[in-house]
Amino acid sequence: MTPTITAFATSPDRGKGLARDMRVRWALEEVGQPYDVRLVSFEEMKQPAHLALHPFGQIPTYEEDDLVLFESGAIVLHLAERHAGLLPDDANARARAISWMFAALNTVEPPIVERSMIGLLERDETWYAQRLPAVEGRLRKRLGELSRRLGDADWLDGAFSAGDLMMVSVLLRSKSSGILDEYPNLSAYVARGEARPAYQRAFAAQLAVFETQGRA
Ligand code: GTB
Repeated sequence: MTPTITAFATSPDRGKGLARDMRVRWALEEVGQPYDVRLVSFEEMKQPAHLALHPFGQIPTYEEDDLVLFESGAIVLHLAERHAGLLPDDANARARAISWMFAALNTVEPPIVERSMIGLLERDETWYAQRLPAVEGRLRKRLGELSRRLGDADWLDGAFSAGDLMMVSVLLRSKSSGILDEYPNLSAYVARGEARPAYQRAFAAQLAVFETQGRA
């Protein structure tokens, strides 16, 4: 059965690929698995039918036969485990690639989301200017550490893996702050991810949603 994922009917990013269905689409494209997309409105996400799939009323979800998954990390890991191409065969290298997936989601994504949210939600608050340096400091600390580890390598641990897919997906959300540009090797790493044909196909598919639905 062709799996079905859910995505925003009208993504706030206007098709820039920042919503978390993008990483699932990218993984599906990397492994060559065709998929269907069910678009949901913000209202539909909070209705019982969607809450039965996702306890927090969010996207993305993933349905395949009688399996229902939520959490983008769990979905990408599921795809990587069941298809060739996103995890190495060697058991230790596989475990390390999975570590990088968790690092992307648990260690690098939080300061990126914090920076993004303060810009979106707190820009007009009296404390914005006072809080921003600390928030950006936490982000720079993480990106500096990641930049040092990546060095001049193409990918985090040998060949491209689900760890890189997740890390690039997470880093993309920090681009608009301008802070990613301070780390040329990370910018180049993200650009390498974006240049992958599978990424391009996934990006085009989610942009097409905005082109057809989002402009309405
Ligand atoms: N931990 C979960 C996962 O990884 O799957 C988080 C899922 C999540 O945050 N989903 C968001 C959602 O459904 C969409 S991705 N939000 C609706 C809600 O909670 O009611 C977050 C997101 C949204 C928009 C942009 N953007 O426009 O730039 C970027 C990221």
